[in-house]
Amino acid sequence: MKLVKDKVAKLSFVALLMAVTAAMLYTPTASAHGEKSQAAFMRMRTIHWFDLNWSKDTVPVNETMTVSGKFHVFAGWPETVDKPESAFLNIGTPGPVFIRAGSWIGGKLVPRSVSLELGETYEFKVLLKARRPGDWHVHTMMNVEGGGPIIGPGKWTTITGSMKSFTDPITTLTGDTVDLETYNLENTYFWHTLWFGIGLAWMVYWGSKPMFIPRLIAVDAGKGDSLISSTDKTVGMAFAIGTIAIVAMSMASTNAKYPVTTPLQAGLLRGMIPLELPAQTINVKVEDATYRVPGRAMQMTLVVTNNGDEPVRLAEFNTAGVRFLDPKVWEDETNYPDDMLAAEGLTVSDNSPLAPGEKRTISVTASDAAWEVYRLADLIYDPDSRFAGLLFFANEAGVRQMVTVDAPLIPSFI
Ligand SMILES: [Cu+2]
Repeated sequence: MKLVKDKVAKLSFVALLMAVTAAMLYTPTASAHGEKSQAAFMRMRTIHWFDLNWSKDTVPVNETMTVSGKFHVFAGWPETVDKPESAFLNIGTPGPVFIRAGSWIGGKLVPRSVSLELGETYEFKVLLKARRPGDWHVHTMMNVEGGGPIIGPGKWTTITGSMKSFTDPITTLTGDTVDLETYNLENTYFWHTLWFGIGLAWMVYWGSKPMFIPRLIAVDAGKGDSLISSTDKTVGMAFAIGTIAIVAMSMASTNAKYPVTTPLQAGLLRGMIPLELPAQTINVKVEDATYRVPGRAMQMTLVVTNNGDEPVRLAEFNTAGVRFLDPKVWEDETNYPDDMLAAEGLTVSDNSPLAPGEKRTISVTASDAAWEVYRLADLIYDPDSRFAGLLFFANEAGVRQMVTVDAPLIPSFI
């Protein structure tokens, strides 16, 4: 009976082990990377990305492309997310399919984290070099300490060619040229194998002796001292001395080979220069805003006052990277990602030019499947159902003015 029990136990253990291994090896292809599952308020009330441009749709390995545009750091930043006092401009891709050759905010090189001011708008550019062939969704992204990665709009980009031909040459401060892609790779393999081997040998030596229960019984019987033989002591000593000797010797030889080393540079860059926008002459007050669930449409009543000296019309409502346009006023010519562009998604009750000095109450509807597809409508289930976004007004010449809106959103289920 005992034998059968043992067998069952062993078999179930093997089965469990196989299941765990299978789960570890099973990696289904991901078709998205969760940008839609990021809370709607995070995407709507933190960083507003606009005027984005992905310079290429297809790029061969080793060639570069840029992602550029502007982002507005929202003044009504949610209380539950840390302020972007330490933020890092990033690009969201599935793994290192590109390398980031450089990134700039307001024309300033930003290889490190930066401090951003709420309510300001910044211009940015990221230079990418293609590494791994495939179709990749390339997102703008801002990593905010205490806030997490805040993802912006993504566009499908194709990398062609072969990864084998990828090189990443750099010239060090001492004048050597090295290829970072393969630099000292043998050394990495050598050290990993060596330490893994030493660790394994240590485990095999002690694991081959009677373990756990026999040792417990021996200790309980007061014979604990007899468990460690003089050979054990010698072996333990050899491992200790050997390890220290390997570390000391390799450190000495490394120091001799590379006399000049500098640490990885970290620290915070302050004083980012925001974009200088012309003084705001259009004033918008949100009277009310509702989201109609069955119609996938948001309706706002806005009181717009034009304090400028030129007539303007409402061209666009942009929230979480989804752009709703009034086609009579504005057409997108930037090849913006299709799924986030509602080219005819904005309906305005009266969008005739608003004359200087005029004040008008308008009803604006932003409708598109993107509310559901991008799960922005989930907002209505938040304890603080607020929406936010950017309104763009355009004059006759096509010069735009950006106005932020931020108001409670009331859902309607009928
Ligand atoms: Cu994506």
